[in-house]
Amino acid sequence: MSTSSLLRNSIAGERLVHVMAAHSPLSAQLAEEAGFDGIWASGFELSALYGLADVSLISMTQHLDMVRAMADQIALPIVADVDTGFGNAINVIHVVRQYERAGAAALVIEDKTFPKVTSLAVGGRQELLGIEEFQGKVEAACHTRRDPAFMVIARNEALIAGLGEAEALKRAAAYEEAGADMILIHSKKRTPDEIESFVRAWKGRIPIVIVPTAYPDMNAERIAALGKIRMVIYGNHAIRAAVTAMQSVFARIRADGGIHNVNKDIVPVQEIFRLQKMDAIEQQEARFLR
Ligand code: SPV
Ligand code: MG
Repeated sequence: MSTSSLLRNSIAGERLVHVMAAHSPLSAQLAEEAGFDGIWASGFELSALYGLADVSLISMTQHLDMVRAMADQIALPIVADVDTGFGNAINVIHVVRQYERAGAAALVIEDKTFPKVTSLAVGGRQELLGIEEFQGKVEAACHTRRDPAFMVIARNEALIAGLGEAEALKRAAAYEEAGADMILIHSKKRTPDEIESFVRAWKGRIPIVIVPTAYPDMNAERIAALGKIRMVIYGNHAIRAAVTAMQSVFARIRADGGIHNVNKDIVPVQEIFRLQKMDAIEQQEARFLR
């Protein structure tokens, strides 16, 4: 079964689908081992990995290479964050062909103008496309997919742009009409109220995706109580966990004047060998090197 079909089945099932952000094949592997249902190939995380702001500076090729390399290492469905689709509906056609071929199971395309500004920035400049133009991009994505199970998720940034619930609902209905499989509704409010109100008011047939980074109190229990939300994306927790760990270990090495104290608190080299599948290399050497 394709990972797209796997993801579709999970969305159609009873259990909430938990998708963890990753910025590399290694972080995707760790998320898979931790038991998540899918990987969020995050533009924010990849931008941060390069020390760049998430403002459309990372190229499609860079992001696509990451998705392809992830798909090589994991069996989980990959939900590709393609930002605005790198241009207009014509660019989106190219994007869908490339990402499907690279092994993504779904893509999320957002209704902002290119170049975008990251959603959670306080006071960030947020400009949205006209509804009809974005409908054209969603239609282009749906029309282009080869596997009918490949999911096209329309990301609605009306609340992020401060345009209010009525505009968010209008856009969501228009994106459903254009063929979107799910609506990702994003919010940067510190409490879940804005999202909960939107979800209660949503009368569409397609389910909702949320990214509760700004309102972490929205846990699985609270999401289940609302209904209609079928996927939760943990948007930037891989890169934040990595930064937390590195800052702490680097500071300790500097303070201790060596690695003697931190050594017991970080994984041994053997754990990295395991993740690199060194045992397979050893077997191949024994069999094939003459
Ligand atoms: C990302 O992880 O790249 C996202 C989620 O798009 S957010 O940063 O919250 O916009
Ligand atoms: Mg993003």
